[in-house]
Amino acid sequence: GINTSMITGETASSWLQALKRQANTHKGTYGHLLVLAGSAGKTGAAILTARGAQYSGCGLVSLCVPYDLNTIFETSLVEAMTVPLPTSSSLLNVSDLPTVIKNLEHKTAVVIGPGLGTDARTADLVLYLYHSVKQPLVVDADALNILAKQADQLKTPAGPRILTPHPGEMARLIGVSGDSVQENRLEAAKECYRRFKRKGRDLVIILKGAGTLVIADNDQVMINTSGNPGMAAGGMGDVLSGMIGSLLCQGLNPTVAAAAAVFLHGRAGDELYARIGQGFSATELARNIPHCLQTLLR
Ligand code: NPW
Ligand code: AMP
Ligand code: MG
Repeated sequence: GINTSMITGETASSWLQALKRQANTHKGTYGHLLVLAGSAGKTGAAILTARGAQYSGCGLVSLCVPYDLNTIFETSLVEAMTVPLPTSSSLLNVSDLPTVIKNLEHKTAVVIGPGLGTDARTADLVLYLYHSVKQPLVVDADALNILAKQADQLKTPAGPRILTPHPGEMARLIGVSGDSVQENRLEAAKECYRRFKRKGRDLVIILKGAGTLVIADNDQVMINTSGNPGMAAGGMGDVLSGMIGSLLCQGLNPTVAAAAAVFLHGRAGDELYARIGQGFSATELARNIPHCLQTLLR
């Protein structure tokens, strides 16, 4: 049978204790996240991913970005660093793979996908990195849409993989309709796990939406208890991908990073829903993470 457990404030709090800081630490202690996200018209997604990482305590955040969009990122994200890709214009392009590979060195974890688009040149870059990145890789949004088209040709990846589909992306990943995903969310998540799991490599599947599911083992399912319909707004998922990357950077294993980030993300939304009501933004949710984390660490 399947072993089902709930992700509650108590379980999340116990996992998040690992984020408590010691006095004589420095930014290097808390990891360096590389974000591969954004394209013309969707730079906001990449910015929100970076904010999710920063506000959940990531030591350093860098973004690989098309050179012509660099000014947008450098003015919106003053604490993060950017790598303007020399040949990428308006979207991430496989022609900049050598620069991206060089910038994977000394990174703790990587997030790929928010706002990327699905151009063929971007798809080639995503498929190469899905296979070759040795670090834990959070795969979200358009990177999932790219993987979905190649699901049967994927080989064993070089490191742990965390996939974070919403029901629409899940439908594409397993080749069914969005409605049928929602009719049996557990079965959809398990089918996705079976499809992408490779022997010897950690895989975590997060099926987002009310009662987000986290699957890291065929017989082990976690159901999140935080979150609310106020979070049904653009950019919320982009913040989550950065939070997962951040918790990976701070040393949590892929399963715990996923489950703890999902709970903290929902809790940050719940507090805003109670305090200011529906209509809060993904930017505000990200900004509310430190306070929620502090409460969970007590
Ligand atoms: P329907 O038709 O609405 O019922 P897409 P996206 C379905 C970036 N963003 N339950 C939905 O169904 C993202 O990062 C950029 C059921 C529809 O069919 C991506 O890169 C922003 N169905 C890119 O835009 C802010 C659900 O999925 C489809 C569902 C596209 O991402 C916004 C829609 O999904 C955004 O984050 C649910 N809970 N959720 C920016 N500021 O730069 C979704 N569906 O086509 O993958 O579009 O999620 O907006
Ligand atoms: P995305 O569609 O990628 O922007 O992701 C949306 C995020 O908001 C996910 O983390 C969802 O779990 C969360 N979310 C959206 N709608 C709801 C809802 N009705 N209840 C709880 N969480 C939600
Ligand atoms: Mg999304």
